Amino acid sequence: MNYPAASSGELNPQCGIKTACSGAGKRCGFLSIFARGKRPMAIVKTKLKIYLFSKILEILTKRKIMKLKQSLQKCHEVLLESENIIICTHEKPDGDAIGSSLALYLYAVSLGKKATIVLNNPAPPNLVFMPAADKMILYDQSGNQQLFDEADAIFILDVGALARIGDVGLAIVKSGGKKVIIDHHEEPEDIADVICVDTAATATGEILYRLFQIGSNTALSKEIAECLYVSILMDTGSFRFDRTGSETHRIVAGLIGLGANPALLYDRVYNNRSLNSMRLEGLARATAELDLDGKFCSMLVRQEFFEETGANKYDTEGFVESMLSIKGVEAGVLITQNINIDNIENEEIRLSFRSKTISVRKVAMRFGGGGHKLAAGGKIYNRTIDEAKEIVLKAVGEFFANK
Ligand SMILES: [Mn+2]
Repeated sequence: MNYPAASSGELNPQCGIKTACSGAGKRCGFLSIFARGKRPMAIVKTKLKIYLFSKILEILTKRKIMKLKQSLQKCHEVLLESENIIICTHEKPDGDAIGSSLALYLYAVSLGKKATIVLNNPAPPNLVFMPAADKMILYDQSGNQQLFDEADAIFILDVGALARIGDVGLAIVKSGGKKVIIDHHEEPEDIADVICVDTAATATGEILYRLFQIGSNTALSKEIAECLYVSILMDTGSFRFDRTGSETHRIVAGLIGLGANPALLYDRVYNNRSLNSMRLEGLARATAELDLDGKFCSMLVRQEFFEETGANKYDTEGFVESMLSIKGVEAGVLITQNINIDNIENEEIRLSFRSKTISVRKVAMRFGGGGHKLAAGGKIYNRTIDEAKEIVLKAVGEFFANK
């Protein structure tokens, strides 16, 4: 009997295992071993192991999806039960933080709820065009505790660690309201009544889209679609990052169908940088250096660069990604000096990592930070920027060595 051709190393459609045979009309490796009577049990065992492994994986994935569905359902129940909610996110909010906060705000208001977004730091200037952006308030330690005390529920978005919520975290902890975390970062802290984390999601906005599907009998508004679109657009690096898959595109297609305009939103978000920021990037790029056999790039933003260009701390947005466009570079760090003028002893150096291969999250955790495998951040205190670079290079070197 002849079997269909299977090229070397490909799955054979007849036996379902990788085969070493090639050419039309020949028996594949698996079946010919049976024919010749050589070690069939070993092959059967391997095949069985592969089958069992894939089944276990399937069950685990199904369980994960079920658990996620249940926690989304709980999130929605908390939202329906509450009359007065507060929405918080991480410090130095990005597009996902702001986009998802505004989307949840608009959704809650559409359900007749009272909602307040409390931010630790102001939204980046390129995001204040978004619907309801004027409704966000800045946290004021002396004046906002009552707001937190009166809230039935606090939704914590795009962050799962108290350390990354800033001063707002103190108010959250003191409040008696229910706490809900909706996030896509790994290992959330056990600080909430409901934790809804999907690390496979590209953005918190993606999880919110699914949350809103639970309760909405009517279509989401164009404004909510725009907020979710910006959140996904920015957290996927314009649909380039590794987790961007068919599910993300399906959700985005839904958002476009609801009225989100991709070209317009891209233009509002990205094509509005300041001349100061452009000049700051020029100075930073001139410091770029390669280490670890050309696999790791580092770039510095010295305090004097800010003074020279008149740029502010938000003007470094996007600098770190540019390093990955250098041929052969697998990961990079942007090291930003941020001297606290009032307390020169407490000089803060911010580290922002991006990677194509190694887990920079693990590196960032060494510096009191965290994030994703391929995008993470941390801080170093009381060192000069050049010392900080040496420290980071040493730590990253160890990770490359153990890869
Ligand atoms: Mn995010």
